[in-house]
Amino acid sequence: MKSKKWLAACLAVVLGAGVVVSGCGGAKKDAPAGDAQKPKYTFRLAEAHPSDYPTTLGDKKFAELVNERSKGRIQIKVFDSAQLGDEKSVVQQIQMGSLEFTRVSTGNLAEFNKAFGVYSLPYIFNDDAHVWRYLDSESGKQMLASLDKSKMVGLAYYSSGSRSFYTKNPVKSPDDLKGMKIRVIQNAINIDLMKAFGASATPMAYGEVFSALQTGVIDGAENNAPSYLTASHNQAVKNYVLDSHQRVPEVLMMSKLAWDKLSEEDRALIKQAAQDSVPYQKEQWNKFEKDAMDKLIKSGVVVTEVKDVKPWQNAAKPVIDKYGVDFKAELEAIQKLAK
Ligand code: GTR
Repeated sequence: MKSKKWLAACLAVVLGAGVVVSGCGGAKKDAPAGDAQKPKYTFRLAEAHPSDYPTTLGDKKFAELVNERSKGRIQIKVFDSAQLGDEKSVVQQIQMGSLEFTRVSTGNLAEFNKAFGVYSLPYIFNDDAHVWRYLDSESGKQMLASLDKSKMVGLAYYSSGSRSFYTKNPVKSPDDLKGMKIRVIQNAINIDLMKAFGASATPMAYGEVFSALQTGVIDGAENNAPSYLTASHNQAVKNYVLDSHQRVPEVLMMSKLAWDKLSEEDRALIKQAAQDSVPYQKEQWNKFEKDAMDKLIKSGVVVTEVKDVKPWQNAAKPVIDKYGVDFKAELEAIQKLAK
């Protein structure tokens, strides 16, 4: 019989690093070569959204593919609804290696890897197809690969639509934002963007926005329709102006420290599974986004379409003037992919 000490050691490994070593998994030393001798892993994946949200569905598809293709040897458990912390703290856990996987917004990544700030620049993409042409381009791929330098391994991009303002009082033109306190994802570009609109940026974690809207600490926030709906922000503020100022894709990633411990074969399996989960995530996104908009309207949200984006672009121009030089190559690549 295996001793209590052995069990304690195994539990420490499982709870600490998220890794189950073969000995703990019960493989015999003299087992024949093959899968039985390969290491077993139990990893965690942190997700901020609820269980039926399209990014969470993408995460689960990814976990399922890894499980299937490794014949159960690599298990990834998805912790949704920010159970493992807000996105900023989750990225820090990834960098420290205390967490293996997460899905986060590139809006949050800008503070950890400057290159990702490009996605927070206003009105640089025309639509989702334009975003994906860029994400699938050499420049988009290189950017994902550059996460290596920040102790993360970018596995895939996921769809996230576009972000628009929702506010207590209606906003019809950029001028209406003047003096409003708007919650943003914490990054320098977002703060400058609100300044350009004459609003004041209030950075805070996603999970705090609902009560800040309800208590009037802020006058509004901005996000895509699925987030506006599933975070119940529509219960607090009901004016949605579709200016689509940002298209900040999501990133599925792994901790570089955990990645470095894997065999080449397991890395390839994980990377491929992540890529193969993308079409499913996109499909779920497109469906959910449409449903979310219908539900928002049914809940009493007043939607204002933006027919002419020019005045919005003009108001936000100081941001492009300030950061354009830093992202010259990326912006040129994005521009070239506009149709
Ligand atoms: C959502 C995004 C989340 C989170 C949130 C926010 O669109 O999917 O990861 O970044 O926005 O505004 O904080």
